[in-house]
Amino acid sequence: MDIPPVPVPRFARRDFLQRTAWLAAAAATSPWRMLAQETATLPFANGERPLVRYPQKRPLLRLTSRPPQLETPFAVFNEGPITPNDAFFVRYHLPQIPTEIDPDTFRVTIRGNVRAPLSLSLADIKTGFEEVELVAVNQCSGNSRGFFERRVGGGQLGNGAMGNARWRGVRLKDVLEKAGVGSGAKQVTFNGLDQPAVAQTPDFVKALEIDHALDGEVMLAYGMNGEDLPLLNGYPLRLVVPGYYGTYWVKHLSEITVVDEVFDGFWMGTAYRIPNTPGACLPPGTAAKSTAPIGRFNVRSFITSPGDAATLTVGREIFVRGIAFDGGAGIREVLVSADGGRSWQAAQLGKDLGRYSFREWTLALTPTAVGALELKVKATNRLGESQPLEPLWNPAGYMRNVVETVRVQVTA
Ligand SMILES: Nc1nc2c(c(=O)[nH]1)N[C@H]1C(S)=C(S)[C@@H](COP(=O)(O)O)O[C@H]1N2
Ligand SMILES: [Mo]
Repeated sequence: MDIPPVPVPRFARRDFLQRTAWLAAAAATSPWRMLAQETATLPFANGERPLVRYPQKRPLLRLTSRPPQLETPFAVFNEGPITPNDAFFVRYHLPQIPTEIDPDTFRVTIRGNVRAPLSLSLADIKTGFEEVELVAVNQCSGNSRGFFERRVGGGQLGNGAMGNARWRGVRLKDVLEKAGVGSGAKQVTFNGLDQPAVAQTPDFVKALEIDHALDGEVMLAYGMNGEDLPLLNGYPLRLVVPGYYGTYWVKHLSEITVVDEVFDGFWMGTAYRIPNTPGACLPPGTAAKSTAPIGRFNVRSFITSPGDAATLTVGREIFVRGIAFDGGAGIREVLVSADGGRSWQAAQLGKDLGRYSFREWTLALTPTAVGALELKVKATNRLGESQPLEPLWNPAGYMRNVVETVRVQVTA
């Protein structure tokens, strides 16, 4: 697909081209020639990652360069419940990502089984529908995959393929209703401007059930934490599917199609499927007998401070703190153990930014003995769902949600 040139003010265009030329160069360069200032090491085998700076981003852990896959350094999650745009992770599947998008000529089309097909500009979207805002976590299905044992194929991610942002946009429902959904509609498919490098690779197209698409929560978002979406997070428009894994959050969204059948393109019919078993889990090393498309997040919680291998002082109070989230029921309770899981204490929950957001929590703790200390955190949502003490396994390394452990030393 050709993206038309950019008739925007000269300075803006030059600035944008400079940024994006850098990106195009970065995407074409071999990993060994990129200017990585530093490296970070994730705590599993082959976990060393260069920290690389991309346009509109601070240095992030680079997993691949073509397409760009960048992970957020975990320390960012200790800074607050909202993940800054320049620290937000980046995931693409296809090497041809847009490096130049003109906000004036950009269009998103709504076609298929609708009464009146639409072709909307960014201005049409922003002025034609009620604006809404929602704080929601975007998490990759494979977040934390690198911790799977036995190891599985796919991006070896630490815990940084997630982020929480305040999204601004319009309801997908309102846009679909303007087009007029026909009877017999079963699903809605979503395609973005990124493209495969070779014709054999299937384009990245995702689908939602029609009722889900019309639930009034799924958004077409153009704003993120009070700014335009960063280019690498889907500028100028992306789908936001609250509570659902990032795979559905299609970036650079350009085609919305209402279909009368279950869409079974590669990224729905083959990839991003989970075993049809409780907890989507299987005995390690086995294959699923039947699968379903991945859906909502399970419950997760993390200790963001103290960090692994930190040193505490006996008798000196600290605040253990972190975040918890789930697929949209909302977090009811966070329990912390300071004795490796034998006893648990309730943490205090922070401000409620909505049931799709990270929920901060804290717990005052005074270490009473010198030596090694194991801190654990376990959240429960309003449906009573919690986290397993032992990790669950599936062949694609999706949906990890084991109770996390941080190991610290207490000194005199
Ligand atoms: N156009 C497009 N949208 C996409 C993808 C993609 O490859 N192309 N990847 C999806 C996946 S798997 C994830 S996890 C999220 C990541 O969103 P982010 O890059 O803004 O963090 O984008 C989703 N949207
Ligand atoms: Mo993902």
